[in-house]
Amino acid sequence: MATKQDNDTVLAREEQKLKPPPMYQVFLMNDDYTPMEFVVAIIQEYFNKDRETATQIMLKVHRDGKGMCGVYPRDIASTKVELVSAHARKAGHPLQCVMEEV
Ligand code: TYC
Repeated sequence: MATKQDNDTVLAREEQKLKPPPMYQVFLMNDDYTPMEFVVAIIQEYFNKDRETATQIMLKVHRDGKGMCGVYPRDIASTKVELVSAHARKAGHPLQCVMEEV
């Protein structure tokens, strides 16, 4: 007969085998043409940041070439990359948005 202890041992082994899903950082890249104000608005709208935080991130991208806007599961990160890229292209800006596995 299986005891409670047996069940606990099996469950513990199953839990050890399950890796957490990979997470992805979403970055904006600097360029010479996209207006700063447009980038701030993008960060507020798609990454749910307040205006001050969005401005800090935009300035970091402007200074360092790249800046992290958030960390998400793969499907959500990928959707953000697509939506941000489509919005930038529609507005006529070359802004690049990319994702990298953590
Ligand atoms: N470098 C741009 C400018 O001077 C501003 C900018 C910031 C562009 C962040 C893209 O991801 C970016 N207008």
